Amino acid sequence: MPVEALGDYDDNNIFARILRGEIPCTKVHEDKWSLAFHDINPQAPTHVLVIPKGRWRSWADFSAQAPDAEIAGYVRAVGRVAKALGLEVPGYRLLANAGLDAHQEVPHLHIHIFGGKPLGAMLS
Ligand code: IU
Repeated sequence: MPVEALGDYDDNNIFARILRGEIPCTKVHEDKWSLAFHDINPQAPTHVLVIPKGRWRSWADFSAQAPDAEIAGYVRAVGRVAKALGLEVPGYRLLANAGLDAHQEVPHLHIHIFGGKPLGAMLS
C-alpha cells in the first residue's frame, strides 16, 4: 500500500530498521550520509535503492528541510553508487516516488537506480 499523506516520520518503517541493522540488506555502499542496497523485488537487471541516513519521509521534506551538507552528501552518493555499479557509460534511470499519487510504499526517502539494460521510454 502506498503511504498516506505526509505525517510524522515512522521510526519503525522498514528502511529505518535496515539502517539500525535490525533487518539485513544486500549492501552495495555506505558512507556518512547514505546506505545503498539491492531492491528485494528488482524491476531491472540492476535495481538499487539509495537512502539517506537521516529521518526523512520523502523527497518533499528532505529537499525542503535537510541541511545542505546532508543533501550534498546524499546526492553525491547516488552518483557514486551508479558509477560503482558500472552504469555511468551505458546509462541508468533515477526515480524517487514521493507520496500517494506516486505510490511511495516505504515512508523513508529512497532513490531507485535502475540499469543493466535499455530501459525504454518512461511514463504513460
Ligand atoms: P517505492 O518507491 O516506495 O514504491 O519503492 C519501495 C521499494 O522498496 C520497492 O521497490 C520494494 O521492492 C523495495 N523494498 C525493499 O527493497 N525491501 C523491503 O524490505 C521492502 C521494500 I517492504
